[in-house]
Amino acid sequence: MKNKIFAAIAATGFATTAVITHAANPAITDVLTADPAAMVHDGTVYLYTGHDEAKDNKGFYEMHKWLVFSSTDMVNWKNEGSPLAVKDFKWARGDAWASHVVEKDGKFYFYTTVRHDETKPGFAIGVAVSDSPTGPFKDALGKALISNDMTTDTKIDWDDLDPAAFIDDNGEAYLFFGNTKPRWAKLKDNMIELDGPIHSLDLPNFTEALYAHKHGDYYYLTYAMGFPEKIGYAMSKSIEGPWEYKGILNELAGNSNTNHQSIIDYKDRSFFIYHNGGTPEGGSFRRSVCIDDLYYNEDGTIKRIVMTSEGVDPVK
Ligand code: FUB
Repeated sequence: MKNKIFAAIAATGFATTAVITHAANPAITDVLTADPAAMVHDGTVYLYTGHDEAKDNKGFYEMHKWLVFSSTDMVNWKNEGSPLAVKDFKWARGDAWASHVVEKDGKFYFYTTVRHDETKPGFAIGVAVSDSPTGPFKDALGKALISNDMTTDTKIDWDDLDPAAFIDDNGEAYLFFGNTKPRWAKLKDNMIELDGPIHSLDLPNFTEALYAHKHGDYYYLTYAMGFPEKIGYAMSKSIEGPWEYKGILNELAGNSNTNHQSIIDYKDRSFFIYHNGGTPEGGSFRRSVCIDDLYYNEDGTIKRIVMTSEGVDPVK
């Protein structure tokens, strides 16, 4: 997970050993990780990921559970195990795809993509809850929060995936999601029911991985565009829009068709967390999480991400 450079420094007749720890991308290499979603809680960053288990890159995704890692410097990541698996949703039959976790009133809510069992077509979004950021999480509803029959304006059965929650400064909570059509809905105070209708958004070249965050006075929606995917973004003065498309944020990963991003502020720095296929046997179905710095311009727009092999300097 980390690279250590041991430098022997001779000084005034005696030797000192300095340990310089720096990151590398991919940031996690001892296990395959995809679809990162990071959350800052009580001074620690929790990084939730899917787990690619495909043997090679010829077939399709094989994903059965999610993983969680923690860090206080964005470089050294502790593997906290698997807080949730598809089998924990009795109504689901597979595909532990993208997820997102938020905290509200001391409870942690894990919104995630799964394939519904044969009683409903295609993909669905479930929600699980825990008293701890590292789980274990339990299905909060015993049924899907969002299922394919709730969004009949698209003809595909994989349009309800990639949930990302957002809690505004006034405590109002929202869920963003979608494939081919970006969507959002308000969440009730209990975080496990929708509060009103599902709305659609108009974002150019939208594919999936819709993610909301706030920095300063602006709200941001980032999302995967096209296929293979780049990441684009839009800005607004309100979480309910209107949204103004601002351009490409991250280029093609190159070695993976998908790029799935998460963005956080942590200890006065901002980070762009994504995946690529950058391990020796990596690729579109064997992905790994990477982390690079993210910088805002004075007008609130975001500088284009520079994907690096070196990763980020540790946060002090
Ligand atoms: O990991 C499976 C799917 O690939 C996710 O749901 C998408 O965002 C893409 O990363």
